Formats: sequence, structure tokens, C-alpha cells
Amino acid sequence: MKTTDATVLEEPKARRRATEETIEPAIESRPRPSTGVREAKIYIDGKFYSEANAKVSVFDHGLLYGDGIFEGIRFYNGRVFRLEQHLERLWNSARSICLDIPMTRQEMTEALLETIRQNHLRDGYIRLVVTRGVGNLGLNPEQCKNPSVIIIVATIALYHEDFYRKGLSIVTVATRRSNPASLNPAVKSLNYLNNVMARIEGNLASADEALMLNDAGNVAECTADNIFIIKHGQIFTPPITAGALQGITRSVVFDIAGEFDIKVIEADFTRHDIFVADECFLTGTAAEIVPVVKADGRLIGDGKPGPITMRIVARFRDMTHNTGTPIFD
Ligand code: PXG
Repeated sequence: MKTTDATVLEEPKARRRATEETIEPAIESRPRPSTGVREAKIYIDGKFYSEANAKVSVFDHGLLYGDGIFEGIRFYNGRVFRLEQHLERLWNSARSICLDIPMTRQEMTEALLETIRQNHLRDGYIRLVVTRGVGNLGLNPEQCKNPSVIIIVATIALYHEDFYRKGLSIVTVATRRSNPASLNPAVKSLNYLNNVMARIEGNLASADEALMLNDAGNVAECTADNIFIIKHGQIFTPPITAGALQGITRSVVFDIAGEFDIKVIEADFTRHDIFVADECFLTGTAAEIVPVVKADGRLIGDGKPGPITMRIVARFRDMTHNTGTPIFD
């Protein structure tokens, strides 16, 4: 567009005024995120903030580089499920990326429990984030002296109840689980773009979840869930070396299978093994245990959630509601 000298001369003043007056309202009028909790309180570095005021610096390397780690934890019926295991994994992720969590595990436990109490919930989801903290625009983490701890408590129901009754569909996507020689997938880092890309591909294919393979072409896991198949009464899941996250829900399935005297075999397998499996299911803190009935267009078994899967789901629900770290005295 051709601009006259007059408009060019006049523009800076007009633009400056518009900028000063509109930046705040523009940010405030964006769709507000929500935890689903009324008057939610969000923990940041020892203090509680409302949703609107819970903010971090644009110089935080968690934002600039995905430099940080996280955990997703659930609490049921006034108890935090498998809290110790989540903290163990968080501390392992931290050690792996040379991040010093600025508190002890006991202090972290207290902060988590207090955040849940402040939000007056007995059932919900906790997102625990530790970022590298504020640095300059360079990526060198030595600039970041104070890692930040963020705890968000939310109500959550990831999949529609129908999925648990009818099962969901997955498709294999082109994006591979990252090679341990680059970003080790055992680290639950804030850099989830690889998984986000896989999820986008799954969405584009109208699938409920996306299946990721590793560099060898073996099954690794889905974008936020571990995968299991059942064949001739035995349960199989990819080993951690295949690029599977050491899922907490995954480990609960090992415990339940032990109770049922069913063997869980950690072994490499391919898409073919899923196509010919009797049953298949996914596990994750948010998704819990959810049956898979279709993979890459093929029905798994008879296309309905399998009997062993449903027995495991029932036992899992029982465990989540009756075990865990008490939140209230
Ligand atoms: N694989 C990956 C890559 C994960 O990030 C799991 C498996 C399951 O692990 P747990 O410990 O939860 O049984 C995860 C963890 C979400 C969401 O919104 C879930 C995860 C990560 C990011 C988002 O459902 N889950």
C-alpha cells in the first residue's frame, strides 16, 4: 500500500498511543486458561497467585528453550496417587539435565499438598513444573541462577467416558520418538514439541491418539501414554530402551498383573503385533487405563475392549480410590 508522507509522520504518535492503551486489555481479553477450579490458587516459588496473576518471566528458559521438567500427578478421594514415584522420576529428570530443584522432596511434598488444600479439591490433577529459571536470551543455562517451581491444580477428565466403554482408535505417525542419543525420552522435559507434532499428525488423521515408533521402527508409545498389548493371555509392553517413558501407570499395571498372576513381558514389538493382538490398551496419569480397539484402520480382536483389559481397569480404579498419600489430616 502506498503511504503519503503525512501518514508516515503522523503514525508514530498514533501507534504509540494505541500500543500503550491496548496492550493490557489485549492480553486480558485473550481466552483465559482455566483449571476448572473456582478462584484457583497457583503456586509459584513459595507464593500463591490467582489464575490471572500466575505469570512467569519471558526470560525464563522454560519458555525460551523448553528447558525444564514436569510431572502430571493425580489425586483421588483425598489422596495423592503414587506421589513418591512421581517425585522420584522428577528428581531423576532433574539430575539428568543438571537442574537443581530448589527444595527438598519433603518440602516439595508439603508444597503439593498445600496447593491442593488451597484449591479445596479431593479429586483432580496436579501439573508440577520446574523451569531452569530466568536467564538472558542466550541458551547457556549458567545464566539461570534460580530455577522456578510451579504447581497447578486442576479438575480433569481427559477422554470422554465413551472411550473407556467403547475403546479408542490410534494411528501410527511419521514423527519418531526421539533417539536417546539426542533428547533422551526418559527425561520428562518441557520440550514436548516432538510429541506435540505427533499429536497433530494423529489429529489430522482423525485418530483418538497417535502411535510413535522409535528409530528402529519398533513401537515406543503414544504421545502421552504407554502402550500394552495382550496375546494368548500374556501382556507385552515396549521396554524403556525402546523409547517408552517409565510411566507410573505403566508400573501400576505391572503390579496389577502380578496380583492376577499374568505375566508382563517387556519386549520390542512392531505395528504388526498390535494388529494381531487380542487386546490393547494405553496407560497414563491423565488418561488412566483406556482400551484401544482400532490401530491404523484394523480392528483389534473383535473391536471391543477386551476382558483382561477391563479387569485391569476395574482393579486400577479400586487402587486409585483407596491408596495414596493423604491430603487432609
Ligand atoms: N508417555 C509419555 C511420553 C508421557 O509424557 C506417559 C507416557 C504416561 O506416564 P504416567 O507416569 O503418567 O503413567 C506420559 C505422561 C496429558 C499429558 O495431558 C500426559 C503426560 C504428559 C503430558 C501431557 O495427558 N503424561
